Amino acid sequence: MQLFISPGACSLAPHIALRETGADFEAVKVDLATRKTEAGDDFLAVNSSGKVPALILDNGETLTENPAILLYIADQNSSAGLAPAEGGRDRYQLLSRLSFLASEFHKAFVPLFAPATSDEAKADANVAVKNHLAALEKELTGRDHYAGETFSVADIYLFVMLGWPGHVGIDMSAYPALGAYAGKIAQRPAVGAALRAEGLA
Ligand SMILES: N[C@@H](CCC(=O)N[C@@H](CS)C(=O)NCC(=O)O)C(=O)O
Repeated sequence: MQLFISPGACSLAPHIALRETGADFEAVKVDLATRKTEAGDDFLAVNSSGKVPALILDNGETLTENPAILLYIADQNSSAGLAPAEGGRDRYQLLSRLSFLASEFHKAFVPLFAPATSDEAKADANVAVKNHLAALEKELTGRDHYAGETFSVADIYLFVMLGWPGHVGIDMSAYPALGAYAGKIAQRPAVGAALRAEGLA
């Protein structure tokens, strides 16, 4: 498999998941400004939206969108325990968390990362991110895991996004439960390995 990534972007989540499951894969870095890979190949030929992550499967098929990619990786090696089995209610709770992270939490950050965003829109986005952080702080207080009772791809995905507020000037010390939660996940060997591979450690 080939995973197309940009250091520190949401593609870090499937990168960590691949390392957690011990999958055989190659990480291919993409320059999101030029849409070229490190080797100079056109990333738009892989994903016409130009967004990472994209995963090329062993059969040559391309999979995009984090929730689908994360579940695919988890299901390829179910013994790693990163997602409950299909059909059970826990699976739907996991899907609910992944969908929230992709469609609500991630999207709240987008204006803060976009250079052309007006100050007014940035202020609104700042409030939206902080509201999500406050809700997550409540949800994670006294809990070690975001979905169910065990470590899952939802924890990996949330961990990656909890690394973003600091880059847009949001002080995470206001969210101590989230800080402790992310701190524990950061200690996992697969997380450290992915961060080092992306030049972030
Ligand atoms: N809905 C997509 C969003 C992916 C996405 O927005 N990726 C960002 C990095 S975190 C990206 O590639 N941005 C470049 C761009 O929008 O041009 C998913 O969840 O996989």
